Amino acid sequence: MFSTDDTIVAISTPLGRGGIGVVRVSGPDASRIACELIGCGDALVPRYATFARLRATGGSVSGAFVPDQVLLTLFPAPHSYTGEDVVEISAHGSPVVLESIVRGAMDAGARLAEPGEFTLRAFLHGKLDLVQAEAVADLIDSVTPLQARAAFDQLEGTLTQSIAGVEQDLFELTAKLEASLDFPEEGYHFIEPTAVITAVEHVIARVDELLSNAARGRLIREGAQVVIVGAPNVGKSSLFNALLNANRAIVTAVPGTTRDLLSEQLDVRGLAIRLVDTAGIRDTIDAIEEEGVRRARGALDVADLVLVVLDRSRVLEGEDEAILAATRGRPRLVVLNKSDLQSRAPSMPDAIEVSVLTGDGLQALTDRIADTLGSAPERRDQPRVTNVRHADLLTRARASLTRAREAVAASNGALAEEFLLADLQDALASLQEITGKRSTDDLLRHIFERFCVGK
Ligand SMILES: Nc1nc2c(ncn2[C@@H]2O[C@H](COP(=O)(O)OP(=O)(O)OP(=O)(O)O)[C@@H](O)[C@H]2O)c(=O)[nH]1
Ligand SMILES: [Mg+2]
Repeated sequence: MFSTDDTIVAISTPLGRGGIGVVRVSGPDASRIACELIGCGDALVPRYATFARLRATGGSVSGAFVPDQVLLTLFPAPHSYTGEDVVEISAHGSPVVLESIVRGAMDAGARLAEPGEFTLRAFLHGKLDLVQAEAVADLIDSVTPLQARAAFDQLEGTLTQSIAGVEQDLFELTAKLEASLDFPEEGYHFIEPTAVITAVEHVIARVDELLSNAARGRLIREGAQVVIVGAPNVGKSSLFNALLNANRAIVTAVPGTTRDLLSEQLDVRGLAIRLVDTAGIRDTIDAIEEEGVRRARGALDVADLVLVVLDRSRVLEGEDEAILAATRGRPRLVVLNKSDLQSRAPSMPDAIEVSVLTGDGLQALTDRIADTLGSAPERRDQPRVTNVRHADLLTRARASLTRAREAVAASNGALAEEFLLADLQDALASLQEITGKRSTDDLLRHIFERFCVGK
């Protein structure tokens, strides 16, 4: 379905200006196309940078030729990122220059790469498995060092290896059962029912181990939305600024200052948090403020964690009570702000007292945010499942394994190998879908769509 016999080209560095920019060419004609771009007489020397000047290719792809000095490096197949001949062309990082190089390569016969097509080709040529290909996208998208480390571990194959281990155990078990099926007349089981149960339980335990920190893994990979809500003037924007350590939101003594949602990225103990400041929730006849309140309620609905801010220096009012009621039963922290002033609010167990003004209690609040979201320190030696796709497939594998175990337990010694095998093979199929040993075009398309062109 996916063609790999043509040569693709794309700008691999981000859009915009930089000291250098890189155009990547991959495919059987990569070397010839690169030579046409610079008019080289000799072939490029593998893995040596060659300094050259671009020359006009004079082809049909529209746009004026732009001269530049470039460095070309040829990585011959199979020792390249994609497993094909790859030429990386480093030029000055100007979009005008880089686009001209891409046009020149297209004049010489290259096709513009689809999103993620370089990594897709790496997968199709067996340079990476699916877990590693997804890790490339995660690493590029990471915004905290913890996210980057988790992605890098997967790129290095830690998860791949442990899934391969589970797969191997399962494979050995199915082989024995198949042997029993192949010699039915002997009435001989190559493996006894009790041994089957032990073996299946062992595999289940390994899957459980992988699944045990998947929820936290997902949080690492996807980050969390933390939304600050409260009545007007309680200090939401002040808290937002303090947590960000930046003067981002307008703070005034006028209730109803914030009208729109403000959101910023924040690193809390390695977790990528999107912190959202909202308009003070109250009934209002001001049309702008009313829209702000509507947006605040919307943000509340999608939050992974809600920070309900109350003003400790005044008695609780209807608005405060309404917000407390609306957030009851969902992940939230109640923040009693303005602890520098005389307290007039009732004391609340579990609420965190802070004074954004003096900074009192802010560290404790940050710790509570991290704890609540589940950022406990963890063992580095464990492979981490961070991707929901992987977690879902592991869960599916587990369900098939459980069915197999129950079937054996209920069989009273008379093993029905066929049924057992069907369940175990389902489990095996789920595991193989994680690493891509088994994959459909739809799955691949779905995964590589989220890459950008050039990756
Ligand atoms: N004394 C004291 N004043 C505070 C504290 N935090 C915020 N304030 C003041 O409370 C007022 C309101 O602060 P904001 O951060 O604008 O409050 P808000 O909840 O965002 O208000 P709206 O956007 O109008 O809903 C400002 O005058 C702040 O200086 C605090 O810890 N102690
Ligand atoms: Mg505000």
